[in-house]
Amino acid sequence: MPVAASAHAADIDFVLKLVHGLMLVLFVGWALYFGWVLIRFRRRRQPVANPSGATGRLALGVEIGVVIAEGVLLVGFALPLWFTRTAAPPASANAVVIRVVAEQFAWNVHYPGADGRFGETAAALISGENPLGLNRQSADGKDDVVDLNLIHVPVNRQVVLQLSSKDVVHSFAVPAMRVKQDVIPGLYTPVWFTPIRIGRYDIQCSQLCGLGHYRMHGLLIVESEADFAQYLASAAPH
Ligand SMILES: [Cu+2]
Repeated sequence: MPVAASAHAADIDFVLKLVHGLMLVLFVGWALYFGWVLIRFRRRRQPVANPSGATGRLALGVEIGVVIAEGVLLVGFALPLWFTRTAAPPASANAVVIRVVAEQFAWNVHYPGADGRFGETAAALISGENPLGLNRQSADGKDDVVDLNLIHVPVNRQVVLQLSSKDVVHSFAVPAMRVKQDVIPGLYTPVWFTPIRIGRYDIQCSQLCGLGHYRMHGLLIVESEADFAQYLASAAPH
């Protein structure tokens, strides 16, 4: 497993371990049964097939046990976690909101700047120097911070990323944060997590999005609140 660097990572890992534990039990059980069947029903001992199959209580009991275990995993663990993770993003006033706009083959990062509001963007303004089409003349756009393939976030604060794409469907994945979310042109899709460990973590595109997909790579930089503020100040337009 990659390092567990977000607040909800332990919950995801716990369910993954339960699922893999059950799969291990099933794998070993089926392998032992398969070996036993090969010997018990060898041609010398049983030349004619028995079409009625297993009728014993043990076979039925094991089948029911597996169904119950899978039901408990699904209803007791997997679904609650799924609903928690896919509910509306918690509207914390303290959350850091950043837009991430994917393109073939890079991640454009857009911070709202000191005023906390994103400047307007327009497709007509998109150019080599302005990949987001940000309107620097607009009232909210003057102080916005734009970066490429590097996302700075403060540790121990909720991060809400609004994901969008300029061209095709990409997928924003940070294994250390246990987040993965498809990125759709024309939509802002939120993904959220609370980083709990300072460090640099891989951002991957996990949808095959074109010839350069393999190099669509970025870094999530989790740093102290002071370092984050310093980054925003140094990257702000002067
Ligand atoms: Cu991509």
